[in-house]
Amino acid sequence: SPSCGDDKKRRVCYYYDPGISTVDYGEGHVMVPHRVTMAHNLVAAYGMLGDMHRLRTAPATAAELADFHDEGYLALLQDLTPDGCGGDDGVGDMARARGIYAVEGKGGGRGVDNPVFDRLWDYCLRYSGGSLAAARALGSGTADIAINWSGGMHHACRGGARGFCYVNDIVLAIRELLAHFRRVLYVDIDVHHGDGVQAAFEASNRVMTVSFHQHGGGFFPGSGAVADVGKKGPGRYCALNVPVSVGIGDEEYHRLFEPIMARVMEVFQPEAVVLQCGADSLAGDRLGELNLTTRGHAQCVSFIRSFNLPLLLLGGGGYTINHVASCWCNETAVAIGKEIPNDIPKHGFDVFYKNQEYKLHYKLETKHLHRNRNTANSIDGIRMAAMENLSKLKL
Ligand code: TV7
Ligand code: CA
Ligand code: ZN
Repeated sequence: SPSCGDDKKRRVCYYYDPGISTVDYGEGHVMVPHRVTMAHNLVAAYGMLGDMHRLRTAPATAAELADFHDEGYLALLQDLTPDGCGGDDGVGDMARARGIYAVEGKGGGRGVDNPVFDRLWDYCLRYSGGSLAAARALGSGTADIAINWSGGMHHACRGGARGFCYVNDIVLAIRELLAHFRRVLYVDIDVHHGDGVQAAFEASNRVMTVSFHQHGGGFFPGSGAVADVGKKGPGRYCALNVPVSVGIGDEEYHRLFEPIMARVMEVFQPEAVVLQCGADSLAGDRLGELNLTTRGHAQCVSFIRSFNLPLLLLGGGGYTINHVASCWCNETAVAIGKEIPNDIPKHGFDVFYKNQEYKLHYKLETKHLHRNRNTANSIDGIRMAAMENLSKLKL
């Protein structure tokens, strides 16, 4: 139950592959893999590496990715190089058909969500390898909690890239967990709808997907209304969506998150949980327009952790990179069950935290927050609609 076992320590396995630290989506792109390295350096500076098991992460193999992805798509992804798409051999056209675009020149274009960049394939193998290794540590019982902050690429489809995501490491990890656990719960607090994961498991009643996200006003990807409960069949009502409006803060978010997740635990009775911790739901994000604090975001992690089930923590979005690193460092401490000081220790990267006054829990001025478009009534309405959907779940 959520109220007991909280002070119990957990065996935490932590996966970090330095090979992703220099990956670059291209000049001006909002997705910066280096934020994971910043989070890692903070975790190290706080002295938390000794509190976790760190196993060597092998990059995934093409065969492992083929467990979910289309072989033709993987063959293309493996062959793409920044200068290999310009010619008239049709490679550029094949890439575009799969959602991937070559970017003209350097920094000149307006940018595309899924560009071709150097070491793209290697990057996919590395972040997916981390999520697979983490899932295996949970499956074998080696770990209670496993962490891969470079994973969480929830938009990737079987046959194509979408929304900065090329390979869906979450789907791969959940499929690995299904070999060991009867029912797996997926929870997604990234500011965007976890559409790729929902679509992959829409036909199954062994995986329940729950996404909280900003919705409306053309916000990407546009899906995930509260009425979206998955398609007809055994998996219906095993998809739950909790759309919120611009400007939601900690208190209102948790007036949705806690009762809904408590009810999900009761009705679905999962044996393992995957939590995608996209940090773009934090206040001050470059893309997201919510007002969560690092404490409010971490409260989701501690609430889910309190159910004492094998737990996979993944990253995801997050576009104000000093905030992202602070968030995931703090959530690593939550996973371990350790209190860490708010003052960021001196380390090689501390200059990045100057404009948050070297505090882990940064504060923003009101003028940098978004006006709250949610009302007590709209929050109650969403919670009731979500509860209503949950009452229809029959396993
Ligand atoms: C998990 N929003 C991924 C979230 C994916 C969001 C989008 C951008 C964006 C892309 C850039 C860029 C950007 C300032 C923001 C309809 C479009 C509009 C491309 C510019 N600046 C996650 C995907 C979303 C790329 N896409 O959930 C290069 O914003 O809204 C769209 C689609 C067409 C394509 N254009 C944007 O967090 C990891 N993209 C700057 C440079
Ligand atoms: Ca989400
Ligand atoms: Zn996102």
